[in-house]
Amino acid sequence: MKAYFAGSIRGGRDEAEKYQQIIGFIQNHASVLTEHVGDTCLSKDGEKVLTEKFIYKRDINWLLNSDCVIADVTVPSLGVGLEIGKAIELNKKLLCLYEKQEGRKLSAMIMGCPEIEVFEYEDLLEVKKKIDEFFK
Ligand code: 6K6
Repeated sequence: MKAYFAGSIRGGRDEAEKYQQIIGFIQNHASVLTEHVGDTCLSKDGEKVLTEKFIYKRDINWLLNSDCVIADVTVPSLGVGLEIGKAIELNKKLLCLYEKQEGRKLSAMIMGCPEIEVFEYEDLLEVKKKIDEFFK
């Protein structure tokens, strides 16, 4: 089983540590093609040696080859939004994770989309349980 994890990079790296933990939960069930998204050493500037065209092509290929897509959509990210749209187009099994925050709301285009399952959470234990369920 191959999983594609999506999380903000240029949208902001504030939650990189959390991505790393979520990736760990996913790795109990599948291999994660995008492990670097949880790398806390990577800044929002990203890997300067890779061109944007290369990153786009590589990531779309990984998305094509994955069995499922799990996205953390707490930090708004254009790249994650695009990946979610592609996942829907490709009929991938899809889960979006959103950490509830006072005074903020997730995009209606994600919340309102019938093809997207959004799981709202308050702590990572809930996320672990949800991921275990997702792979059952
Ligand atoms: C790697 C680590 C940090 O920066 C990099 C180099 N850039 C990227 N490498 C791999 N995937 C990327 C990169 N930039 C964006 N993505 C993809 O888009 C990831 O799969 C993320 O899920 C998503 C993040 O999009 P932005 O708009 O927040 O950058």
